[in-house]
Amino acid sequence: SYKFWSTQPVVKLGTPEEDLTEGPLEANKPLESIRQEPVELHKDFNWVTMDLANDDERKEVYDLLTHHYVEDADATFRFDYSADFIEWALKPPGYIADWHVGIRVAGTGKLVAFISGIPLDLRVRNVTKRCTEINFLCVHKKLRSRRLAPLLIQEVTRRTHLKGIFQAIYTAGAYLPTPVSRCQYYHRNLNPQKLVKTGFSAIPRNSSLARMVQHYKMPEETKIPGLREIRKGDLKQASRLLRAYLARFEMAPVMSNKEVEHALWSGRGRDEGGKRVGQVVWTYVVEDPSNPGHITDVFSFYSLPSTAVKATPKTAINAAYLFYYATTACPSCADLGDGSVATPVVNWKDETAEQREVLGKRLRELVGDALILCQKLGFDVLNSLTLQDNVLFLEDLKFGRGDGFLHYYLYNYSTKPILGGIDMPADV
Ligand code: YNC
Ligand code: MG
Repeated sequence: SYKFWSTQPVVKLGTPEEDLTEGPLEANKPLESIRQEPVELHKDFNWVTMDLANDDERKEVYDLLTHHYVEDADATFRFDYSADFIEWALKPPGYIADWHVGIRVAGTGKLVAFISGIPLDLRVRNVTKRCTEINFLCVHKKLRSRRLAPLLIQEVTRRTHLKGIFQAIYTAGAYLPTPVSRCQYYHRNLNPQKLVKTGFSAIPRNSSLARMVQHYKMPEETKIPGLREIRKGDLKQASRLLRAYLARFEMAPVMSNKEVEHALWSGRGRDEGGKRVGQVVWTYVVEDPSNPGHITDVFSFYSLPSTAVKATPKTAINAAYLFYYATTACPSCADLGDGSVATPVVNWKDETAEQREVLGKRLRELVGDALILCQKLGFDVLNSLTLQDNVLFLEDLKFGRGDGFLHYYLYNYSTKPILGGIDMPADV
């Protein structure tokens, strides 16, 4: 029925593929036609803009999400984004403070709902548009099913329109009208004892914990010569490499050097008295041993723990998620040998099997080392989706197929479906 979604500029469920013409579903609105006042709210509630630079307000958003945000299907695990993660995720270059939208109870001031947007340039096939990326939609458990979510969505839409932006991207586990793509979660177990104890993993039939430990055992040290943590001076090369790599996908962010710096560098937190504080992202590069100063590969992962809410005591699963990566082994990222990268737009579908094999081999080396680093850092699991070129290494590196899916959505934009990664299993 989709009482709310049927009123919105999104593709209707079941639209035949041939009717999906590329482009916006409705025209941009002139500024003067956009409502100046916030969306109407019941008198018991107030709209607020949350200031994430303020310790108390950041903590309020953190507390709301940590108790009420996304859970898995049987409510065993709940995401536990750290306050540092939330601030990093919501304050990229050019962020708009006004898009950090909360709802407080009028009487008590308690924060009971939240939604956020951040600006980004998104390329869908050959069209790049300034969009907002919507995330962290959350309503307190006691206020569910009261139609607050549509109000949050309408309010962030209004605030987006006021900035002259009319398209959005968002992801959800929920199935809504209409996904443009769908990815599956995969999990690489790094700590069988803990994952079994908390119910994250089960011991396979005819196996034992000891055999599981043996199966997932990895070397202590990374293998790739020249692999090291990223340094500030690597950022320019890493940015160029990442842009070239992302150019081969049908949907990807178009990232400036500043945005790459935010994603791969600022997320590493800051040094305070010899201690790294607020780190949420880890980024590594390979500096070519035979060509000093020359970066051939980059990869990153971020920390996003989940709480095992049914375990006593409640236990944190220290999960890392594979984030951006890029390599000169990729056909569209050919290394010109002078520190620059060739960027013909080669869609991955046009690559040869031989090119794919070269790329797959390198990715297995890179992500294999990422796993060793994650284990050293104390992560219990490395999670990944079936996007980018991940299908080339997931099975080989012993990632197990999860039961979670992530749907990708576009607001006010129609396009034919996009495969969530190469060589997707037929049933996905
Ligand atoms: C969802 N996840 O279908 P219909 S993901 C969008 N995204 O509408 P009520 C959702 N819509 O069917 P509740 C949604 N989940 O009548 C439900 N809906 O048309 C729709 N969970 O509202 C639903 N966070 O307030 C229905 O439901 C309507 O009280 C019902 O609130 C929902 O961040 C929710 O999973 C999700 O906190 C807030 O259950 C609540 O249940 C909750 O009666 C746990 O709402 C946390 C959770 C969602 C994570 C995410 C992306 C959100 C994208 C939102 C859409 C953005 C559109 C683009 C806007 C900018 C446009 C420009 C330009
Ligand atoms: Mg509600």
